[in-house]
Amino acid sequence: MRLYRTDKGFFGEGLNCFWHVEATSWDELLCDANLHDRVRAAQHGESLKSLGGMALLSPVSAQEVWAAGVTYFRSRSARMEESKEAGGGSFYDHVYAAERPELFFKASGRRVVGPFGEVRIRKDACWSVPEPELTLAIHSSGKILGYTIGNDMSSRDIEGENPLYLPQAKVYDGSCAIGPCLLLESGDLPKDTAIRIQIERGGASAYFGQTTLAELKRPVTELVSYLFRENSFPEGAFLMTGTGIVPHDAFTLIAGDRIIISIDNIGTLENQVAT
Ligand code: DO4
Ligand code: MG
Repeated sequence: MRLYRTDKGFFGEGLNCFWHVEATSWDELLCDANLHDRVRAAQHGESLKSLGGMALLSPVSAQEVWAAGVTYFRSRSARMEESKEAGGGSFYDHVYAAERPELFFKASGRRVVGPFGEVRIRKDACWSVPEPELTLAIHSSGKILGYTIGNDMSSRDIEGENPLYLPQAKVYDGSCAIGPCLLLESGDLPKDTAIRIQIERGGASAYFGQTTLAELKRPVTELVSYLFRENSFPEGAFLMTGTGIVPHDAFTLIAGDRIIISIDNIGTLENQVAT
């Protein structure tokens, strides 16, 4: 069962039909610990074949978005390489192996771009990549309400110059896209769940990459438990779980690129790089 936020209200999806879910706001839904039952119960109303004609909105409202880093071996190796001149090479190896994960603030709801919106690359960066990440929607109690897709846009030259520049490499207008829906599941997703990214430039494929959740080093519940240590999230929170796909070093995004990220059972998040 999936839950969508649109310009015409909130909709559940299951078995190829959609139904309206009554709520005064998105935050009201994300603050409901019984969200799954509530969406299922709403199914008795009139059903729709599609959400055609509606604009999909990002599933983030008042929630903060946080991100985990270096949770896949590929991310560890790419960061070690990009920061070796700055003497930061070994930090990433340490954080990959450490008990405590790397967690950083990524975006407030206002900064999040929804499906088909424009993400941005920084004008003062020359090496920019998307990071396709399984993203958790978490209730204020710490319970996982569901899963969605996130794009942690990153400026590799800035984070590589000095790891202390990470917030500038990661947090800027248009640096975070999330959507298209929430997959309402509280348990673990299967390890063979595939994450895929396609980047199109001028109508042709410029990059394709894929991984699976089997490569994610830490259980998602461990990431959530660290996030909720000494931090409260009254409206709930989103947590991006890190990237396992980093394009080869010669690749950088340019204006006009289309970024298409899919995760099995969740759907597809598509965005364009602003011109
Ligand atoms: O430590 C740098 C950022 C790591 C990150 O965003 C990732 O691994 O996805
Ligand atoms: Mg990332």
